[in-house]
This record gives sequence, C-alpha cells and structure tokens, in this order.
Amino acid sequence: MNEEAFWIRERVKAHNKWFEESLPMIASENLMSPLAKEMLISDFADRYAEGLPGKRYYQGNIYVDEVELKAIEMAKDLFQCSFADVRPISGTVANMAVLFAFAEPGDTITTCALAQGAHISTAKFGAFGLRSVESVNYPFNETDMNLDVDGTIKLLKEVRPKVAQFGLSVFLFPPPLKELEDTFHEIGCTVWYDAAHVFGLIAGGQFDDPLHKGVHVVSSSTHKTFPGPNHGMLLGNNLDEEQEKALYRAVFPGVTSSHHLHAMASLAITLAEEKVFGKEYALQTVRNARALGEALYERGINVLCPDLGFTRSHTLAVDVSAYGGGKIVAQDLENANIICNKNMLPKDTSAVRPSGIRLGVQELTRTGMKESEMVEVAELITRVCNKESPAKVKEDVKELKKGFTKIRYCFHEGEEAYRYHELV
Ligand code: DSN
Repeated sequence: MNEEAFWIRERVKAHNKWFEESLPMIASENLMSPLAKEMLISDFADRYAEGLPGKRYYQGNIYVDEVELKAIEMAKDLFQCSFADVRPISGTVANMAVLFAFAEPGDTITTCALAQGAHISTAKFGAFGLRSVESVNYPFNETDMNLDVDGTIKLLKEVRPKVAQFGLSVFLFPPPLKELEDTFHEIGCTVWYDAAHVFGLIAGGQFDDPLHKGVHVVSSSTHKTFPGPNHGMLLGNNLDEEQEKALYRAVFPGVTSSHHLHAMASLAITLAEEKVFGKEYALQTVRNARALGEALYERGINVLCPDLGFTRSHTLAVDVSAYGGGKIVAQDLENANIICNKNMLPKDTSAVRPSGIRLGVQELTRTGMKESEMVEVAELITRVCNKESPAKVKEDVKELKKGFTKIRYCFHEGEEAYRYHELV
C-alpha cells in the first residue's frame, strides 16, 4: 500500500483504539455484533439492487432477495406490524421517504421544536425544508420534558395538520399518544413517529409501543438503541394499499437507488439477534440510564426530570451551565475519554453554546456494564465537571474500560467477541 493508504489505515486504527479505551456515550450510536459486522465486508457490499424483492431492475439478486424478504418478515414479527421496508439507508432518508409519500409542498406538519429535542430533519434547513412543508411546534412541558397534552390536543384541532409527527433526539419519555388518539381520528391526519432513538427499546418491549397507539408509520435508523448497522427502516400499521405503495415508491426511486445491501444484511442479522437478546438488553439499558441519572444527581449534577426518575429511555439530559455550559463540558469530557455531545435544552436559543449535554448508556450497556458501573461512570463525569484534570480522569476511564471491551447481547459474545482495534 502507498503512504496515503497506510496513513489512513493507521488513523482508523488509532480511532478504534481510542474508542476501545473510552466511554462512548453519544445517545445515537452503538456497537454492532460480530456477526452483523461480518455482513458489511461480504460481497453484498459490492452489488446493486433496485426496487422490491422479485421485481428488481438488476440480475444477480437471488440471495439478496431472500435476505431482504427474511428481514421484512422478521421486522414485522418483532414489531408486530403489517408493513416493513428495510431499504432506507439511514434514519433521515427514512424520514425523507415519509415526507415524500405523505406530504406535498405547502402542507402543514406538526412536530416538536429543536430546543425541545427534535431531530434536525424536522427543521426548515433539514428534510422538512427540502420538502417545503410548513411545520408547527407542539406546546412542550419543560418540567416533564414531554408534550403538554391539553395544549397539543388544542393545537391539533386548530391546525388540522396533514401529518402529525412525533419523536425526539433527546427522547426521555414516551409521547402521550394514547391521550391524543381520539384527536387523530377526529381530524383524520396521518400519524408519523420517528422512533430512531428508542427503536431497540420498543423492540425489547421497554418503551411505549407507538404502532398500536394510532401511529400509521414509524421511521427509524437502526444503529442507536437498536444495535445494528448504520441504516434505516420504515414500519407501518393501519396503512391502506395506496399508502403502502406510496411509501415503496418514495423509498425507490424517490430517495434511494440501491439500498446498501451489506447494511441491509447486517440489519437482518440484528433483527435475528434482537429476537433472542432484545428484551434483556433493552431492560438493562433503561435500568442503567436511571441508575446513572440517580448517581449523577446525588453528586450534585443537574440531571433533568429528577421527579420522574430522570428518564424512561437510554438518555439523560443534563444542565451543565454551572460548569461552563455544554460546549466546555463536552470538550473536557472528551479530553478525559468520555465521549458525549453538547445539547440544547428547552431554555436555550443557541445550538452552538447550549447549556446542556446529552448522555446515552446504550453502548456502555452493550459492553456489559450494569448499575454498579454506572455509579463509577457518574463519579468520573462529576470529577470532570468539578474541573479535575481530564488527563488524570482519563487514566481511570481507561482502567474501567479494560473490563468492558467485548460486545454482549448477541451471538458469539465472549472469546469470539469482536475486538474493535483490530481491522478485519
Ligand atoms: N444526529 C443523531 C443524534 O445524535 O441524535 C440523529 O441522527
């Protein structure tokens, strides 16, 4: 290999080693299982497929079709729904497909605001803007970090949106879909739920299931609490044939050509693993998040929603304005090998200098950490907030992480588990 290729490979190896010695706590990331990762270097990675299984525009898709049909079957089974499309290549692409299928330029969609934790694709400068839809934000209760039910019912009746969208990227508690269901029926809107952050928790039965509470379509990425590849998925219930066709067309040729067949196969493996390990993994993830919230709070850190047990998901929202704000604290934590992101809280107006950080425990849980390790993690975070030298804390982070370099809740954990500083 030439100098450039060697250099690139070395940088990637350095990154792998860094993360092996770190506590990755970005709420939107996770580790794939060894089997799921194996699919990414299969020949599927070199091929094209367009359209639906059995109706392709290319030859050579015999096994691709079989895997895709199996993935669809497993997805419907796991989420107990009538429609699944495993072709969107990311969560945002899945969102674009829903917009393409169910909204026309100029239509109104109700959604949460960015400062309340909404995903960037709901913004004017994101996918919503690309489709030229008008968005109206729900009233939000900052104390509960959730929608204001009465206000939301009133808003839905006034605005009568074409589509009502739910889902967050700081997703602490389930939205009150049950309380809103009658209103959905009354105004006849399409109900769309972006489940990306909590997809694995829903799969494992540990977060309110939207597909049986009036939601028509769920869009998601497949690499957050659902520990699969960087990819996307659509699920549906209560869709008529025309709506299903509209989604298929929106995915292809609307927003994808081929659909990253290696990632689709990896997703299929993850669905098979979730069937066996999903419940146990999701349960421990939520337990860990609540334990971390408690341990941080006991140490004087301002974790939001203490009266509600901090969270019902994998995520904590933490106000770190007392320690210099989200930008400074997230950088200090990175210097100590604790990887998280600065995040807007409802009171913030600047995304660049927000007062919060967002912490996710799904990846630490995936490596086998439990409640007792969450107390250790809380102590390390607190030391950084209290301005102890990040370089000093980093040594203790490395020490803790030494015992957690393998991947759990999957086939082939233990001695066969993937060591992520070794390139395949
Ligand atoms: N940007 C991701 C997140 O961190 O929530 C979602 O796409």
